[in-house]
Amino acid sequence: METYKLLLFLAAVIIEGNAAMINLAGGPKSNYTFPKNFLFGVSTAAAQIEGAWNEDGKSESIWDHLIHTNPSFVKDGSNADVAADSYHLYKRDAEMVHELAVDIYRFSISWPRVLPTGLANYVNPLGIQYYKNLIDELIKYNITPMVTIYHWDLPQKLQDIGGWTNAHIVDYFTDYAKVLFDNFGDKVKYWVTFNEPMQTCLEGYGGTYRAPALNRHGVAEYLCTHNLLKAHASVYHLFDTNYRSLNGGKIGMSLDSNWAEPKTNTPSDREAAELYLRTHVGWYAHPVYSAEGNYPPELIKLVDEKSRLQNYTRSRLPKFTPEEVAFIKGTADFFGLNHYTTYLLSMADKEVGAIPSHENDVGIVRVQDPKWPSRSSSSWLKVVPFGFRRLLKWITKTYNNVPIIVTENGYADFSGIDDAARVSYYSHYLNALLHAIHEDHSNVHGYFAWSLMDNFEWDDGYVSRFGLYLVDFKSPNKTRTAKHSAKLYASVVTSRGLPPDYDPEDFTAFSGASLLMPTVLPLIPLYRLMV
Ligand code: GOI
Repeated sequence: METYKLLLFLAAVIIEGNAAMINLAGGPKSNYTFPKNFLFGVSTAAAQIEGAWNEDGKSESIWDHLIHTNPSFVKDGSNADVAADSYHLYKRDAEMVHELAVDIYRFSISWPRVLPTGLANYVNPLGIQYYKNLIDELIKYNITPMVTIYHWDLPQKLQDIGGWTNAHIVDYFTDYAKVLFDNFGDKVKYWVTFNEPMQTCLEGYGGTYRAPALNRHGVAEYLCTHNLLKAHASVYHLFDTNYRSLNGGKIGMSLDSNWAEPKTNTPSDREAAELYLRTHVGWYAHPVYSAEGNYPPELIKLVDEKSRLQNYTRSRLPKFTPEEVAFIKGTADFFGLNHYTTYLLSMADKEVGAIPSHENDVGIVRVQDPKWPSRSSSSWLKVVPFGFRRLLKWITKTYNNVPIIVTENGYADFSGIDDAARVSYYSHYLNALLHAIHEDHSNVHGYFAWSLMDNFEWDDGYVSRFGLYLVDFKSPNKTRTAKHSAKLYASVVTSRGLPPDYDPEDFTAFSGASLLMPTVLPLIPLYRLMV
């Protein structure tokens, strides 16, 4: 046999063999079905689909600003100026949600579109009209609207005065939410205050991976989180006191969490996995959803100690007063969970991350098993369905049986209608979810696919596609076409279960050589090297 054929053969054996060796399934084949009142939905975010970045009075968001001033931040050199043009195509969007037969559509409202100065001194009537039109279009199809109040697009004018590190943002955010409740409160039944606050604070303020890419690690991520949690609680109380009675609505927060699996079955690695969960998702969840409130005691201890050793006058972690702990505790009707993948955890045996930083404070090491299937355009997105099931069980147990709504879950590829890998990902993760509900009694009330359509995937631009609908970004009218995964999802929603030919052991859709970028080589993210 020629050498290259032998190598190809060996590579195939390694890829196929390893994927089959570990059991990744969320559970065996079953006849489980989703409860009758289980909510199925699809999610999007304003900054990723709307475009019209400066139209009808909208001002610049921190993402507009970051990209306009540093175009190399985005891998394909693209921007979100037009995106999927949902500002003009919202009627087609609503029609697609209707085609999927889901109950509910989660979209976000752009703060700088509604309040161009960032403050409530001027409410942009055209911005309000756009969301009224969208909501009415959804209701026409009997689709329930769910609004994310903040999905990362802060008005740049507020960033100029410190953004989430400015303590006054608690009031500004509350004023903004009040405008939304006043205008849409009668028709919107579900509200999400924040999408993935850990991305905003840890990556945006502590790092350079999300806007505003401040890179002030060790200090800014803690300040950001502190104000953001107070802002969340303030909006919860406003809603609970004055608006809930309008239509018996519900309000919560959407937290991103990977599952953390111990790297090996040793006490130390098991401790690392638990510590990861408590200091990441728990950083935001413990103050809101735990019985005792406040930051997780582990995090307080770690940051206080490190700060002292590093000669800081006071801990880099700000403290809540007992009144603030009580004000924040219990401020959610549901736990919104965004979940995509799993990591392996172990304790660090030396300093990790930049000094100081949240990563360094916590002191654990996070890797992924190269044997886990992926083949995704997003290299972090390994397909590990059992991790989803374990995470749901962990949240249910840790936060006293809180009702969970999975507000995001999905898979990225490089494009195409025939998206077998996405079909397989959704089937496996929905199978894990069925087992979580029926076997583990995890308290899950709803599930949203990310995303309704291909969109602007932040620093990945238009390279990484998460849509159930393909968007032809080159066509003038941004033509949207259902992918195979859209058909699969609609069939699950209507039949309340998985298709009869679904095989929980079959991961072949993710095997084969990893795909090469179809576009030109990615531009080096110069911006990240600069800071
Ligand atoms: C959602 O976030 C979000 O709500 C949606 O808006 C979004 O469209 C959707 O998910 C899909 O993404 C430091 C290679 C920074 C690439 C270190 C290797 C970034 C990127 C380590 C290794 C990125 C989903 C991991 C939540 C963070 C992607 C959480 C998904 C890891 C890194 C990497 C790093 C890397 N996340 N995020 N990443």
